[in-house]
Amino acid sequence: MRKILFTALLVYLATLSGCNQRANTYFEKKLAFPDLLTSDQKAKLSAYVVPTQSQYEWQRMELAAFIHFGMNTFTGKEWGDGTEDPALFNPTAFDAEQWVNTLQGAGFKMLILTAKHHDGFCLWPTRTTSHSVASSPWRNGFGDVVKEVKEACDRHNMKFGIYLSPWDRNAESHADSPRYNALFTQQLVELLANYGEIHEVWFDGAHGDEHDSKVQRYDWANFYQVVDSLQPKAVKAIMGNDARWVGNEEGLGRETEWSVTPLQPNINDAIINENIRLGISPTTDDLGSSRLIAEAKTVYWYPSEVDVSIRPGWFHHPEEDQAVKTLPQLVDIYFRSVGMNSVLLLNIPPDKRGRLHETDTERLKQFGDYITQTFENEKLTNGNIEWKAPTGASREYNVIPGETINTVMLREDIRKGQRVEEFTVEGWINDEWVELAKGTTIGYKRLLRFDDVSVPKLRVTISETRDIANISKVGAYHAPHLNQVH
Ligand code: FUL
Repeated sequence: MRKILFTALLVYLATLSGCNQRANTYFEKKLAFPDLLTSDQKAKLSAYVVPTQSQYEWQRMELAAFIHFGMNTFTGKEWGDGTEDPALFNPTAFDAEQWVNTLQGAGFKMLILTAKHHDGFCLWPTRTTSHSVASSPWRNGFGDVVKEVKEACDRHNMKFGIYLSPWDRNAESHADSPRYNALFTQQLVELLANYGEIHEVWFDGAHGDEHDSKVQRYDWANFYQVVDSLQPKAVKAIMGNDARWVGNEEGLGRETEWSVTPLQPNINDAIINENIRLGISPTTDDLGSSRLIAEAKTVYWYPSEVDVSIRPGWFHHPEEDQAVKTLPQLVDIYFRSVGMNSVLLLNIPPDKRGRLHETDTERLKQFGDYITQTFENEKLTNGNIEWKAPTGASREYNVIPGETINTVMLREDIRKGQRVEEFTVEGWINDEWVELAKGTTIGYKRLLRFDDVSVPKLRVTISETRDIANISKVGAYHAPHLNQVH
């Protein structure tokens, strides 16, 4: 009876909400709760919010590369002030092919390029300003970084995204809202209409305060509309509403990382007020607990993206060549991002030559090899069987005889929502079940590490779930000890 009532509620909601609903059960990207629902009903319904096809494909990439390249590469700054002379931009051995080759070899599926950073210098020959590659000596002013990178990506079947900074310290119209919005819209149109498919548009949220006497009000509704009409499959990130900033730049996902959350980017007053009412921002610890959802009016599929640089800075600075993150640091970041239900966006900045530095390429290769080596050797014989797990359900998995493991992977089929709130993993040791690891959320992928053990079988228990969990995979692996990797 309760099941019938719940199904009726789902169908009723589907009719009520204008949102896209699949197979009479799931809510794509957004679910607005009608009044009078109980907290339990809200938590359970949020288990039926699912990603759009683009969000799903985005999540499956797992690894994306950020490329910060531009005027700062040549001035040594992190934030240029917009007064830089375009003549400074002059890579001596620009090689987009090398970037893509290296990244692909290390397992990255997308490259996001800083088409324009806060200094306003455009890496493509835009018609909106002369502050671009067209005014630089590089390729005698006939170069186009966006085009060369996109073509290299296409040759390698690598996805391509753009970072277009709304904050522009060069544009004279910035802080004169309508004029600057028109310029920014035109820049977006140039990038989205002329280079083929764009898979992600990264709108960062940074903004200094020098113009605070006159604040630029960005026309986000219009920017979204431009992206959605010209590149309907592109994921809009950070100030966009398809992928959310994880909340730090250290490469750390949350222990409990919900892709379903009431959070939305602060793009208009209604959203700003709702985020304030709920006390949430991208940096808040709790973005998706049942307690929070009980207070929410609407929930969204808004998954986390972890952006972090392989170096201290986002741009290449020769003095940081000795400070490239080590393999153990990168592996840790992988486990804390991809292994915590997030996409990792790792920044690798090209140098003044226009090439990825040798130290970085070597480190990327080690990283890619390590991840492949770890996860290509499945140690369970029956980990790929789909399992529908209500609260309290357990399932046993067989380890290949004689194998040692120290890592487990759990995955939910997120096309049916994110549901698990708590789970444990035990190993059969000396005739009893011994806890090896436990966690809260799973989502698209959850990785847990523990000391080496040799066990004949594992037991996974879903101790708490919002509705029947769809576990699509349980894996066990042996991750090589990092002090033994060279
Ligand atoms: C921030 C910027 O201020 C940094 O320079 C960098 O581009 C980072 C990825 O986003 O908003």
